[in-house]
Amino acid sequence: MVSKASLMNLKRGAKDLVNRSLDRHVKLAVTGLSRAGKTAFITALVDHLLQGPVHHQLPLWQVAREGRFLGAQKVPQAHFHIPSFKYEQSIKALRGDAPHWPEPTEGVSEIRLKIKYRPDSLLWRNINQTAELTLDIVDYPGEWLLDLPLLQMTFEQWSEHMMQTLEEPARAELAKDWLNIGGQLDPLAEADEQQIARISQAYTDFLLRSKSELGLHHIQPGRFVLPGELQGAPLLSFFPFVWRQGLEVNPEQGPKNCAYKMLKSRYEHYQEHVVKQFYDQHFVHFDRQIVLLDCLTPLNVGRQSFQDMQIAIEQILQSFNYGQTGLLRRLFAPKIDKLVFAASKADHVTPDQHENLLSLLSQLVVNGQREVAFSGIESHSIAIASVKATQAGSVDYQGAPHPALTGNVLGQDELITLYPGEVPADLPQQSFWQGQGFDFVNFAPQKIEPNKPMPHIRMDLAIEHLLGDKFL
Ligand SMILES: Nc1nc2c(ncn2[C@@H]2O[C@H](COP(=O)(O)OP(=O)(O)OP(=O)(O)O)[C@@H](O)[C@H]2O)c(=O)[nH]1
Ligand SMILES: [Mg+2]
Repeated sequence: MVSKASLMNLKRGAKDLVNRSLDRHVKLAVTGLSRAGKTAFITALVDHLLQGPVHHQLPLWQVAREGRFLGAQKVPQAHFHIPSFKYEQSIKALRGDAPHWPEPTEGVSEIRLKIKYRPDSLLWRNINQTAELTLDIVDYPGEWLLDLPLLQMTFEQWSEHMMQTLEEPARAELAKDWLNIGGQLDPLAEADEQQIARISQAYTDFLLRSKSELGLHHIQPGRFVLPGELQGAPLLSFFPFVWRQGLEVNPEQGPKNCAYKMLKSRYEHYQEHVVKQFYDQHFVHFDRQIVLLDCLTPLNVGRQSFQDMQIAIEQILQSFNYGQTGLLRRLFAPKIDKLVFAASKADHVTPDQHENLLSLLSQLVVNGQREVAFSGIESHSIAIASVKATQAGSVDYQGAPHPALTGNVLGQDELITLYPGEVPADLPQQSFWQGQGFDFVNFAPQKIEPNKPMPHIRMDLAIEHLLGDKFL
């Protein structure tokens, strides 16, 4: 017979063993281009976790389905120098009496939760022990990843590259003012700080207009439109030098204190202290990553916006390609081992279109995904709505039922029922843009009764793909 003391020892030994085998900390990074749905995703995720297991609203998350998820608590974040994710503010917006979307955010922020669960291990089941996982969630703009290629380009090469992007007539039109005032700069004359600041401002205005008027995301340098804590810093006072033609002297050969050399040295400073620093201080510490992609808005806006998003995604994925270019691996030692691509705002389309949305997403990321797999990273593609703002149903159309959505139109407080159209299952061809295309309206979030779970589409699958294996 086993004595009580030896049973206790056995239990303690088993507990130590499992404690050691459990990975008790995970850093989950959430990114995506501006307005992709990062804040909504993090707010909904934290809300589901803080609500605890009472609602059974997350059946696709294994630990919740098996009744092993015991609850979560918000705890102080680990890094005091990083801004906190404004959870309280965002959840108040979504769960308030007059629900509205959280404000746009800038830069990086983080939030820490402790999640309690009962491990699946046979050993633990007998001991009836609980375990804790510390989850750090980090929000950062996908635009910052678009700066990675800058690390491989000299100032001269970057300027040349930016000149090529001006071949696109719509961009060139918006760049006119900048090109005019920049054309007056003598690259070989002594640098005039004020003049450079003025031209740099015109360049920034051009980038901001490319973003707001053309819906473009592929913007370099990324911090010019999303400066975060660098707002107003002289570090952001430079621009590509695109006025080489006709110059008799190569500005690379100019005197030390000339305008060209100042631009070049600021560019190099940006490479070193902004781009590299982000990878060094943040990126290399991420364990898991979700990339949110709003494929629907560019479908609404038009061909150029969609193609620009495609280029931006391909570039973003370079940051997860640790094999082929070798650049990332050489400079940093990233450790992300799971990557989820999520088409966000799936509640904008009827459920019969979700398969097409997923297929479209898969095609958008197919090249990057292949390389990601080659780098040994597990990846998944899903279509989600972090905060479901519509009800799916059907309407009678010419005597037959037709899928439809009902929701409150954003800014109008009017309940409407509509069919937003078909999502192309493949990358849209010319005929799609020439035809009626796709047309959706933005919806306001629904009112959520206190203590009721936040309505969502496949948030549980997102959690399962991102963190499922951490709860075994
Ligand atoms: N219907 C619906 N709309 C959403 C959802 N998630 C985000 N949105 C819409 O997309 C907008 C942007 O969402 P955010 O979560 O603020 O996106 P973000 O990526 O944090 O944006 P920035 O902070 O500006 O970079 C919101 O204001 C909503 O209009 C969703 O799940 N469903
Ligand atoms: Mg945000």
